[in-house]
Amino acid sequence: NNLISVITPAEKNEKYINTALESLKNQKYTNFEVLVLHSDIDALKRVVNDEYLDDDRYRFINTPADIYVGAARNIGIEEAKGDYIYFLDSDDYVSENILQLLHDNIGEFPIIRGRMKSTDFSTSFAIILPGTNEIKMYSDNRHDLLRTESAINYLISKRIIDSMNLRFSEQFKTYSDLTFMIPLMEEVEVIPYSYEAIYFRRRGNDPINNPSLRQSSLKQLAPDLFGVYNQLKTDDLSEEGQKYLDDKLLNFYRKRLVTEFKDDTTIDYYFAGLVESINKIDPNRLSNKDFILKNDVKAIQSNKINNFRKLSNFNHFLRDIKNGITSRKGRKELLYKRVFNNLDIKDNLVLFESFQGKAYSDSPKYIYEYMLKNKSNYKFVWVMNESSKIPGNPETVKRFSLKYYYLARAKYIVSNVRMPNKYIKREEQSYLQTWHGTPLKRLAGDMDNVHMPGTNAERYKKNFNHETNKWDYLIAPNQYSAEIFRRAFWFNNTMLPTGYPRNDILTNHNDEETISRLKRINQIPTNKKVILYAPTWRDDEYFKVGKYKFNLKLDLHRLKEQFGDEYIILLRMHYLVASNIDLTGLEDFAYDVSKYSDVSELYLMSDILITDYSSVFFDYANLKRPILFFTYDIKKYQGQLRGFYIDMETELPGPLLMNNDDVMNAIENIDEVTEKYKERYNEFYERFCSWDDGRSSEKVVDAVFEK
Ligand code: C2G
Repeated sequence: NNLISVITPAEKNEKYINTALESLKNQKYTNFEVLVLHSDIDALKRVVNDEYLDDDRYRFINTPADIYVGAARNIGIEEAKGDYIYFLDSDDYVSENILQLLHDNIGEFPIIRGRMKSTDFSTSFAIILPGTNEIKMYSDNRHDLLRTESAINYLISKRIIDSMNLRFSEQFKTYSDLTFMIPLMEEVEVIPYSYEAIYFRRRGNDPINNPSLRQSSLKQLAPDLFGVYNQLKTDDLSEEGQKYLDDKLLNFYRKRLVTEFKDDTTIDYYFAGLVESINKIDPNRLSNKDFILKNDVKAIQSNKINNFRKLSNFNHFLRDIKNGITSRKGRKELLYKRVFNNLDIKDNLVLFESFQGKAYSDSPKYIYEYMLKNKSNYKFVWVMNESSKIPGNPETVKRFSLKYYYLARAKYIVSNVRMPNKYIKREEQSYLQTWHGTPLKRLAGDMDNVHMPGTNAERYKKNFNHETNKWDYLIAPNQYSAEIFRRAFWFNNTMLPTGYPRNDILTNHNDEETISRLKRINQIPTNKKVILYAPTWRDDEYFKVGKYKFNLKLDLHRLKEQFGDEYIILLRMHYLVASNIDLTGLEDFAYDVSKYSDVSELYLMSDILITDYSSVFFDYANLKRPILFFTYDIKKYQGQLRGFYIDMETELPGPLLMNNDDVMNAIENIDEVTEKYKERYNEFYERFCSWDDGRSSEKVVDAVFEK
């Protein structure tokens, strides 16, 4: 029964340390010690649960400040008393059988590895199918275990570490694990691998503000990899080791560097380091590589930067062409990137887009209408996927049509959601992002987990950040949003504290004449009061990417029965929702207005709003009419899916209703409800609506467009 020393550097990952320690506490194999390393160990101890502080198997060790993880682990190795060493990072956690399994199966081998699983969440588990409890032997292919470039999740005999005097290189911030693992791989011939011993590796969920080592910038990674490569690449290294390192370098070159080599300055920055390392590559390694890579390597090895620049530009051109001939979209992208983007900017051209071309609506609509009246010297284009009557008859283009890519020539871009990732913002362009709501749900950089299909927190935030970097102007509807936007969007450009253009109409046209005109046009009875039900979407309920499901919980038949004489109801699904609602038997009572372009006009027509976690209520409050919150799934929504910025219980201008009875009651007694929430409503209005003074469009236009 041997002692295992678990070495856990905890710098920067304080918030996860208890999860890591808990997974050790739950181990079936209990003969272990844990060495937790941090440069301010007292501060760390303040966040660690008492049970670990009181248990002397957990040793808390102070390290010097400003050392890299390799140096911290070396301190752990010096201090370790165990027969085995096991590296567990403080943001990760392990299955409860891991130490047992690794210990039981290591036998006479000096090292064994468990299985890795990537996760985004703090609690995740793996299902192990019967018959999969097997041990696989890695010998000639043992370097495959280094695909993650990491020393974690190996149980390693202390004896071999001592006999080799093995330590991590302390000079590199990233890739230092290889300086430990490659020499170790040289000493062993076989490494058993336990399929059932699972190590959960957390994908860094904050690549922008708090990147994990793997998410470090290229400026950090490239010189580190070159340095580690140069240090390890010696003549007496085994063929397997040579191959591993050469392939690592070539892959890094191809996957990470090449894409960055779009301009001369990046090439200048990396070239010298690249030349030194690439010159050490075994020429045989290239035999099975493609022509382009071989050519690149040759050009780098000859150390002539000008030639390499030309070659790199040419390769990029070829790649674009190749992309351009494989698909219709690629062809347009090629024209966009290589042709349109080089044409002159048209100084008076403005491109408007609302909800990805789905509607003529939201703040872009109101900014446009103001410009139409007051800025005769501009030319306007609207992105519209379906034809729609727009005042002034501007040119319309379908999203991703060839003409759409002509946006490259517009001096001004006005949009209320993200533009496509491939949109290249030109220096002469002004991109006005209006955004589409005061945030209740956590946004972008403020989200911990991302539950939308087809992405994860890391990718979502990277893409989002790529987008917000292009924004020149961003509209803030209120002070509260301005603060959140700056942080969550990593936004450092011009914030326009103007209120929402889309709400101008709520101030300027909250009158009988407008309301009855709107009702007339839309064939909504004028002799009854109107309830608007406008819920939001659920991140985890969807048909496919971008098409969300909505499961209607509101009992429309009951509502009709009780209130049909007095009210009608407008059902307004979120623009991401693709579900259809069945309205049989509800004729003359329920109207599906999900396709209606402008929700502001629906607000004007309605007497009561029912919503949930949608930002619609921030805007609706401008009308000072009653708002009810049908929040049947608040626990899940708030806890698991998103998290909120404000306390729904105490800060909303209306009641939280958990079921249909509550809803029926509230409508029945709407006057009492109004009275009860009067004070809160006023506070809410002051906080969120006071910037909306009916002149928002004007202020935005004055700030962004030339006089
Ligand atoms: N919207 C609508 N009908 C709905 C829901 C929303 O027309 N049933 C419109 C409103 O203009 C609303 C906007 O879409 O303000 C944003 O909708 P939210 O439900 O708030 O959801 P989301 O698109 O996730 O945006 O900072 C705001 C957040 O990003 C929320």
